[in-house]
Amino acid sequence: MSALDDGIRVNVWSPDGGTPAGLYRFDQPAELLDSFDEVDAAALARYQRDGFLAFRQAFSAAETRAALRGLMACVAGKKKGFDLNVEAGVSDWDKVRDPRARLRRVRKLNAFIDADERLKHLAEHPKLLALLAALMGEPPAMYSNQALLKPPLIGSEKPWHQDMAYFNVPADCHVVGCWIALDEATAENGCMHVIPGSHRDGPVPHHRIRDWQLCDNQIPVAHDQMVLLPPGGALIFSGLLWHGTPPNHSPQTRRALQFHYYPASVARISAEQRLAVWGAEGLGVEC
Ligand SMILES: O=C(O)CCC(=O)C(=O)O
Repeated sequence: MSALDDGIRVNVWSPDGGTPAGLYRFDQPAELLDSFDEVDAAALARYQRDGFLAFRQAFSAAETRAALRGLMACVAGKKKGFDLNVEAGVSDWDKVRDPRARLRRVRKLNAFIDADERLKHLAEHPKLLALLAALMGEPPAMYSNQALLKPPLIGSEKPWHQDMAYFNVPADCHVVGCWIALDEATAENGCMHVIPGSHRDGPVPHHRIRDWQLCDNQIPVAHDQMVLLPPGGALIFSGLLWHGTPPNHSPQTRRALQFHYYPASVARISAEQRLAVWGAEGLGVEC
């Protein structure tokens, strides 16, 4: 299915096949800081070492609830002008109108930030932009924005990967991702998993396996840390960090936002230049 539904382009998200057993571990939670106000020189040094910082309360409860309402307005079809992916196997999207029923089918929204001020507010939050500028050494520009949803029971895996494999910027430019939990992100519902320090290995070629991803047998699973976050919590991470999310086999929905930023002075490159570094199998593949 690829159809225009009320001004929203709808496609099917189709990672191929099941997740191999043992690819994630579920007993090592990453350490959390309380809020962006806690970032000091030691935290910045930790980001350089580990490639990420995670925050229990990056955004207030009111900001998080408002963003969730904005996202649900998009899912309900009240907002227009973005791309939406439904889970593999969903073929009745255009017939479903009830927002809760739609939520059980959606996997991803792309380039939706201009559709709702409440979502844009988080993406342009002064404390977030200040942290990004401190990490990059210059003002950030937004590269991409997405909402990543894992519906109960069927929410699919995003296999281990490095985000910069998908972005048309030089591989030595410092891309930073911000992944925001709108629901509690748990071991059961497909929270983020990271390999601390993996960003220091630089770009690693990606392959078409279940998705465009790192090879499963390359993943040092022993080092996997889960990023367990309450609503309003956020993971700030290097575009080179190895990360992934296992499937959601729980009865809970997992809704998250993901924004990516790059240094405002950096010129974008072509897809061909990017794939010369990351592997030609990524042609036409989106994050
Ligand atoms: O939230 C998810 O499930 C996947 C996030 C992610 O790593 C990505 O889309 O790049």
